[in-house]
Amino acid sequence: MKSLIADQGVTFDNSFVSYSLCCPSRSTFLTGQYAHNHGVWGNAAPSGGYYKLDSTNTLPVWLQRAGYQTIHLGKYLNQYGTRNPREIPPGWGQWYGTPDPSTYRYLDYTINENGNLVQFGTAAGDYKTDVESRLAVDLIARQATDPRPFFMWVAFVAPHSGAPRDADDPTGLATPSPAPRDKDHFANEPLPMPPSFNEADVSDKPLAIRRRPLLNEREIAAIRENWQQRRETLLAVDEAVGSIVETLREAGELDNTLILFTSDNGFFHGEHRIANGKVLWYEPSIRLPLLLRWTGNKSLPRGVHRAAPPVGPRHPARDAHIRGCPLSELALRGARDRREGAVQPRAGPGRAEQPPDEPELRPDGGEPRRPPRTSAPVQGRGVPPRPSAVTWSPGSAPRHVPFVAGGRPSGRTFVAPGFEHGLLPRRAPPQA
Ligand SMILES: [Ca+2]
Ligand SMILES: [Ca+2]
Repeated sequence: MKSLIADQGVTFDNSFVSYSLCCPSRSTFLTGQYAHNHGVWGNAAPSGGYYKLDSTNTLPVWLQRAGYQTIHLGKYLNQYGTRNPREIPPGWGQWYGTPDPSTYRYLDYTINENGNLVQFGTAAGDYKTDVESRLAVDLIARQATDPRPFFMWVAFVAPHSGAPRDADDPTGLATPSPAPRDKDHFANEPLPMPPSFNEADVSDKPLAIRRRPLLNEREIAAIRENWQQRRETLLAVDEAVGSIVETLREAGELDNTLILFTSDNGFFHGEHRIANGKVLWYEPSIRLPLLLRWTGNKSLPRGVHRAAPPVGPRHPARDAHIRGCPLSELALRGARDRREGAVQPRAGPGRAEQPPDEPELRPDGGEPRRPPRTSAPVQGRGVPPRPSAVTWSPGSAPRHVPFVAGGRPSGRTFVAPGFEHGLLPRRAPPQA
């Protein structure tokens, strides 16, 4: 990640998710809309889940319509496949999605390979991140002979908790399962303990936080093990990123591919006395990685950090001028930002929106009982949306790590929503 993505592109240091929960957040990625507009308020029916989203009006549908080959690999929206595991959501030309519930298993899981259910076992070679990496590499290699531009979403389940159990799993805390070669790689790494960790004085916090007891030594040891295992599962993701980048290079597509690395929510590791989970409106839960690499775009700087918050879902009319300020411009604004010493929100109608109301807190850190509401105008359907935006926060590993690679951008006028002003080339690219 560092040498091939961060050092070759732009890292956004202040990127936040609009709804820190898998399914609503992924639905935002697919629609460019806040949860109160796309309607997915949770991970499960009736308030949320895959079947709650109108999948006929999503990013892959628009891209396919514009001539892209669209490829999905890995986890999709929660509850996908529970009615029909052979289903292929609209818009995807190549589908390698993992139906629920085995999508959360690192071994012994199913992949829907273009309508065929393929079962993977429990051997070391079945480790899901590695299998998905090999599939991604194979699909990119095949795509190199296809004249169409392609959009690929590789959605690893790591570092989300999931089976199988490991010998060193703590009791009472769900953990992921690192690749056998990576188990205990970080066993000697100390758990980060920022000032918010096991916060001593919570008198300024909402009731749901105030009534939490301090974490005890046993709980802190469990959090440490979980934090270590989550980092260990990301080692395989790191290798997968390397394999994907190398395959793009071998295919002659690397310079002409925009690579975007992000996630759908953050995660607590003891901050504010919260042992695990997300949803709540604190930085470990909402701060996310966002890295871009596109070496063929010579104006995109390399190896730099940007403090400017990337553009999230917005009202297209009210924020019309912001449509001229997508991630690409923010990426290019670094030198100016450094000169000015700070990044200020733009004045005028596109100024920063009011933050959403805090969802009802639950002491277990679970899903809120109602969706967050905001004072922002409603974004209607059919309006060109933009994807969710999101930054790497050392010490707060993301819950899922979707990894998006869009290769050989189209020379047509349509480009991925949110990237419409300059990230993808307008001219027809040279034939590979
Ligand atoms: Ca484990
Ligand atoms: Ca361990």
